[in-house]
Parts: sequence; C-alpha cells; structure tokens
Amino acid sequence: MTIDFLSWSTALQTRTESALEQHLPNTTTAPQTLHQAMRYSVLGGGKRVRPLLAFAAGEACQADPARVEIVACAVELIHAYSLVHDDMPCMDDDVLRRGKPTCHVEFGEATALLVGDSLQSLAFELLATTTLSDTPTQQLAMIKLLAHASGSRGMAGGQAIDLASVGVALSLPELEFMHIHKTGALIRAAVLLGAYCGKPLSEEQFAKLDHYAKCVGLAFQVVDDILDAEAPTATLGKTAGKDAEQNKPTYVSLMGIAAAKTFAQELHRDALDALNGFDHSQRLRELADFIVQRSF
Ligand code: GRG
Repeated sequence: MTIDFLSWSTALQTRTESALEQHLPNTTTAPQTLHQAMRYSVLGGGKRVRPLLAFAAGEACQADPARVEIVACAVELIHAYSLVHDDMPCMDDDVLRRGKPTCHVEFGEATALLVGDSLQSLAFELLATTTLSDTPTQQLAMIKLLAHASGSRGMAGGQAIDLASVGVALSLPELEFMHIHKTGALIRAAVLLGAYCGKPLSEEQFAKLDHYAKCVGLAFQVVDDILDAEAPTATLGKTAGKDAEQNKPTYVSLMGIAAAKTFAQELHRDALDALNGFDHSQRLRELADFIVQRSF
C-alpha cells in the first residue's frame, strides 16, 4: 500500500531531523558555543524540501535510503550554512529565520560566520566518510557535484549576482540566470545526488531528472518571490516584504504578481512533463505540487 504524501514527507522530515541531530557535534564538545550555534541553526525548523527531493529521487532510482539520508543531510547542511550567511548584516541583514532570531543575532557575527564555514565542511565530511556508491569514481563525482553547486559557479555565485543587483533593473533572462545559480543549483544537486545513490541512470533518465530539477528549482524561487510579496511574516517565519523594501529585482517586480503566478504554473507543468515515462516518480511529482502550492 502506498502512503499519502503528508505521511511520507512527515516521516522523512523526522528521519532527516534525527540524522542531522546525530551528525552535528554535541554541545558538550569544545568549542561548545560554536556547536550550540550550529545545532541552533540546523535543527528544529525548515521545510526540508531539499532532503525530501533527494529521498524522492532516490526512490525513483531504487536507492538504499540509508545512503540517501547522508546526501540529504549534506545538502541540508549547505542550505543551512547559506541561510546563516545570507542573514548576516554584510548580506541580507535579517533578524528572523525559521521563526526565531537569526544566528548572528543570537550568537554574534563572528560565531555566525564560523557556523556557516563549519556546516559547509561538515557536509563534505559526511559525503567523504560514508559509502554512497558502489564505485569510488561515482562517489567522487557526487562530492564534486555538490562542491560545484555550492561554489562560485553555483549558489555562492548566484548570491554574488543577487548582492550586485540591488536597485538594478535586471532583464528576465538575467534574473533567471541569477536564480538558476542562487536557488536552483542546490535543488538540482539534491535531486541528482539522491538519484546517484541508486541504480545507474540512462542518458535519457538523466536528462528527464535534470530538466525536472531545473523546473522545480526555478518554480521554488518564483513562488518564494510571490510569498515574499503576499504572505505575512508570521506564516513565513522570516521577514516578509524584504524584496520590495530592499529594491531587489524579483519575478513579482519584473512581471507583476499575476504573470509570476502563471509562470510558476508553467514551470510546474514542465516539471511534471519531464517525468513522463520515468517509473516510480510519484514522490517527485508530489513535491513539484507542494513547491508550487506551498504557503510558507
Ligand atoms: C550566502 C553563499 C550564500 C548563499 C545564500 C540560499 C541563499 C543564498 C540565500 C537565501 C535567501 C533566499 C530567501 C533565497 C530564496 C530561496 C530560498 C533559498 C529560500 C529559503 O529556503 P527554504 O524556503 O527555507 O527551503 P527553509 O527554512 O524551509 O529551509
């Protein structure tokens, strides 16, 4: 019997939480404050969308869930690091994240900087110390994939473009380029790493998954822009309305809210179409639905 999406996602969010709990250094281990701040920033919050995408892709490729759990944690650690750094005064300068004070507000800027650095290192330590593939070559390729997705040609590069774009009138292709890197690269890595834990992919299967990942990554960002404009702070758990306040180019500012919603629906449709003929892709489909229909 297949369980419904809510039960499936709740079980895997719980699994991810307990795995992260186990992999993060204990607060009794020195330096205690740094470890406390790392745990504060990772545990007990977040939708865990990227881990869920890794598990869903793993299911589509008949992967061992114990292996997928490791890549799910690694991607979530990179994501958590990016949020901690993004919230700092030198970047987005925010005080609220996941419904609580941001890491630098709670622990100070120097600790927040080190939290991000340490979470990033821990992600790669996890990937390098657990067997994730039957071949070392494939495992190295997986480590490289996450490194590339997180770095200057991926998420960090997208963030650099974002910081340089405040008050700048970007064209739609320029906005898309920024978001494919800032948000999309890590979402794509979550999908592909989950898949790589399983059976080898044919070229056609890889192309389908890759296109799915690109569409949901961009859809995630379009919806994020819409929520920033429409949803209240209490629902989001982070400060709403910041994009307009900071004069940032977004899908809403460039297209208007109605066209941004239509674009999100088109990306959703493309993501589902990409999975046509891909067996065991039900959870990936349901996650595409969730990403576009979410309210937080
Ligand atoms: C600092 C290198 C560096 C990168 C930062 C991801 C990012 C790049 C900045 C976050 C700012 C932001 C609002 C990006 C838009 C999309 C996004 C990643 C939202 C937050 O992700 P969710 O909604 O958060 O998955 P939760 O808390 O649910 O995990």
